[in-house]
Amino acid sequence: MTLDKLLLSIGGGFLVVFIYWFFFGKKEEVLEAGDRVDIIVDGGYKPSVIKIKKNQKTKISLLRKDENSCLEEFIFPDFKIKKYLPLNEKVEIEITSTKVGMFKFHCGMNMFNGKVIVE
Ligand SMILES: [Cu+2]
Repeated sequence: MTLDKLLLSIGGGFLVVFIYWFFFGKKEEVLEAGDRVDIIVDGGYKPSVIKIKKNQKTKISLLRKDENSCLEEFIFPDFKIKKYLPLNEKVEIEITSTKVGMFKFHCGMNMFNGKVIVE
């Protein structure tokens, strides 16, 4: 192997690592939900990524602790859910997905979002 090829492959290796880090390395709180999960709404959704199982009913309890009025709206388009979240009061929703995939939920103006991964 010549030097330029060696450098190229090292560079390529770094690029792969960088791309991997860029797309997958960002720290996300992923929670494997059983049949229920609690989400705290406070400067975003905590956890913001939830894994659930296909065809399994999952209860999601949302508790808003953030006074930001935009977060008072919880929108989950794929499940036709639009809920008002009063401050410091739990609101429960139920979802069952018959499809695997990734489904996003967000606040009133889509500034904060999270997702449900169905496996
Ligand atoms: Cu918002």
